[in-house]
Amino acid sequence: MGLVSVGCKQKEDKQEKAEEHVRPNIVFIMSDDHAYQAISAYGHGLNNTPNIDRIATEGAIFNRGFVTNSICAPSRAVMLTGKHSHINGKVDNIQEFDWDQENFAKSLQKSGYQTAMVGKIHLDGLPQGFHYSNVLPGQGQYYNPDFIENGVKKQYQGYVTSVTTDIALDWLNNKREKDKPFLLLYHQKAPHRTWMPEAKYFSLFKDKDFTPPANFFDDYKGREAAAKHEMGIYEHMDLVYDLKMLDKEGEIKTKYRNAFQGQYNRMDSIQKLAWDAHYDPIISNFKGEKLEGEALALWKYNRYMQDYLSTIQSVDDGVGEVLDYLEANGLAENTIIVYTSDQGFYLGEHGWFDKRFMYEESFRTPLLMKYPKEIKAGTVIDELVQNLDFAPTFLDYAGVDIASDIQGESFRGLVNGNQKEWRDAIYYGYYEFPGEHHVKRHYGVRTDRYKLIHFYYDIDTWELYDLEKDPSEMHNVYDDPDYSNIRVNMHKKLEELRLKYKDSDSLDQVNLERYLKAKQG
Ligand code: SGN
Ligand code: CA
Repeated sequence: MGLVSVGCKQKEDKQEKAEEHVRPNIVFIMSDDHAYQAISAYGHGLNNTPNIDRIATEGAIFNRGFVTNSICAPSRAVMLTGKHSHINGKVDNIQEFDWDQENFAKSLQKSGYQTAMVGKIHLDGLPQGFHYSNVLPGQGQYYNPDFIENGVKKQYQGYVTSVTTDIALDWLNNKREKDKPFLLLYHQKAPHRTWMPEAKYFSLFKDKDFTPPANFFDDYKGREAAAKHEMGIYEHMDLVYDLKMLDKEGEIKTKYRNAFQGQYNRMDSIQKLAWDAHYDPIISNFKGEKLEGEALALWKYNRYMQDYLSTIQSVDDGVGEVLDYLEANGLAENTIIVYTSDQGFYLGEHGWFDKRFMYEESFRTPLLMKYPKEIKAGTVIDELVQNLDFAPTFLDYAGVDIASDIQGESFRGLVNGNQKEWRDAIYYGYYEFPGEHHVKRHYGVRTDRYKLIHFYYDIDTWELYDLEKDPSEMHNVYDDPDYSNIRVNMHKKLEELRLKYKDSDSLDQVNLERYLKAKQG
């Protein structure tokens, strides 16, 4: 009797091992503020990202990947929980995130996955759901950054993007149990403000002139909330802090000069030498030219693009290193790789940098995905997918139950071609106002063709866009009689989604009070 039961146990163990073997590994790559316009696979012609592009050519590219709330920490909370901000409680960058709630990494960990979180998380407190975490405190620093390894702070020498990649590779290579499936969250700080490039890419875009978007000199007619922004490249970018004009003579005095001096001071003498060799000639040219008006606006735009795109090059290198590691170790076939950003970003559209608005450039986010076992190379997905869907999608692939209170949907069937029915509208809510960059609170709905937005709190305006005729969202047609039926239908859609996702004006009020309290405290 005893012998028989031992035999059964061994058989079960073997089966379990075999099952573990087929469950896919997941490498979830997220960068910070990476505009889809700055990934060559999306075809905008600004830069070359060959490694990120590999994910799309060997897998799928999503043309309509969106977030639910275009700002960093809330986006990460949505990604982890599969729930909208008003439900998971992290509605803005200021409030505390409740790590005690369920997240998909915890579920995978419980089901036998090895789990790690490396890089920018922007959620205070020890990350829960991970065997290993090594994360940046808050926004992190570009040079010689601090990290918090399993709760303990230490400083690393080097450039943040490569340090993050090294930590991720070290975990893959040396720190996980290799007979178990794994989940790696590999999340870069770059290309977040203040866009400090790695020395090897200083010359890549050095004297390059870019063509600004057609609406760079936007007048915001018919868009009252947009007119009140504080995210203009011309009006709000700081010459020193954002554009690196830290002259040795101290003549360029700006509001945030000291803050940037602090970033510069983190560099060691060799790093400073390389930095100065690149920036000093640009600074002296700038001082000599005495630009004003439109010429200054265009100079600022080019300066911004040169640095922003350079930081992306290092992100792309890191993706290449991780892809190479997976291939070299026989893991490429059974690993799901996702590349995305916590939101999109403005590269001069409407004259802006930053994000937050529900307009396309910041509402949309890049999304590329590879899983050779199920996804055909060259797949293009045009359906409306959101960061709300990551948690259920990963749980689905791992064969773990998707809890009924998760609000997103698995897009596994969509991307492998088995599922034909999909949602026809997505919901959005932005809360961080009063706040940096002055973007009013708003919520809205987007369908394949139309978008309805309501700005509220200290303003009460509605905007409606026909994205087919007006993809740049320059013409608010809310009061246009030709669109009266569309307007009625979009209002109906919006109410349906608010009901579906359990959002309401009273909840907005609760969140507002919590936000103002957290801001004071
Ligand atoms: C910082 C930036 C802002 C940016 C927010 C949010 N200012 O506060 O420009 O909008 O982060 O970005 S900075 O002076 O600190 O660079 S997010 O990606 O973290 O949401
Ligand atoms: Ca961000």
